[in-house]
Amino acid sequence: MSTLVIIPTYDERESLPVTVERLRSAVPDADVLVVDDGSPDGTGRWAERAAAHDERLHVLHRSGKGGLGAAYVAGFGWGLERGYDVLCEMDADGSHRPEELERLLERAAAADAPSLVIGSRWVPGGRVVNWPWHRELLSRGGNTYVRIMLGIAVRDATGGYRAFRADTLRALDLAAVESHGYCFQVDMTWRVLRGGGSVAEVPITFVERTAGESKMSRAIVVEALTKVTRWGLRHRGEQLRGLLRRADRG
Ligand SMILES: Nc1nc2c(ncn2[C@@H]2O[C@H](COP(=O)(O)OP(=O)(O)OP(=O)(O)O)[C@@H](O)[C@H]2O)c(=O)[nH]1
Ligand SMILES: [Mg+2]
Repeated sequence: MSTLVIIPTYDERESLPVTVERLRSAVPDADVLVVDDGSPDGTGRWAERAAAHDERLHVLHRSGKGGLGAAYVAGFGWGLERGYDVLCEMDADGSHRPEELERLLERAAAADAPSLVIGSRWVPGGRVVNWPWHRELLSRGGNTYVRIMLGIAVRDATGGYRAFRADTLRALDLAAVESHGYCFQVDMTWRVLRGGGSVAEVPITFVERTAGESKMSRAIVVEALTKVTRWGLRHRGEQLRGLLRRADRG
């Protein structure tokens, strides 16, 4: 199975080289695509130089900070055009340990493989290292809200350590995905499930970044909250209309 690991970057000059090196030694067969949004700190230039000596490392440059979602959509397009079987998401900041990728890939390659494998912090065996309590509360609370609003069983729908089968992505209208921050992860999960696909979670140990700055912002939280609420209400509305139609007929 040919695998592409997509790493979106914005100002990750310190973290990216370490992540790429760990990834290359943990999963030497995987190709890597860095999608850099013109990082002012020179992350894209570093990636370009590194790619010159590593035929499995590729770089996609985008002109400005356009959000994590748009970077992934561009990366997925790049990978699908080139015929990879599995496309993975991984943060550059070391939070997603490259040493755990093999476990996600094994699940994605199994005979009964789901459409999407999520590296999950919130299933038994999953955990988070070095997170302040308010980050944990936000993530757990956010995921509980998603589960209730959308009526899905996924424990870590906001998690960004993932393996998609190519046919899963091909079946989605990627151009229609507009979410920017980690709402993008919920959006993709929801699209897979609504399209009749399946999601499996593999426990991971998520490690808080030690270098660089988080791009998490109030706007990102608000986007997620607003959209999840909207999708949830629409979904409940559809369920209700379905029930009423059935009651009418019966
Ligand atoms: N290309 C691109 N990458 C981005 C953008 N925003 C964030 N990223 C990258 O997406 C990954 C996740 O971003 P983080 O800042 O770690 O966000 P987070 O993981 O939600 O927040 P923390 O847990 O606080 O680190 C990192 O590799 C970032 O460099 C963007 O606008 N464009
Ligand atoms: Mg992070």
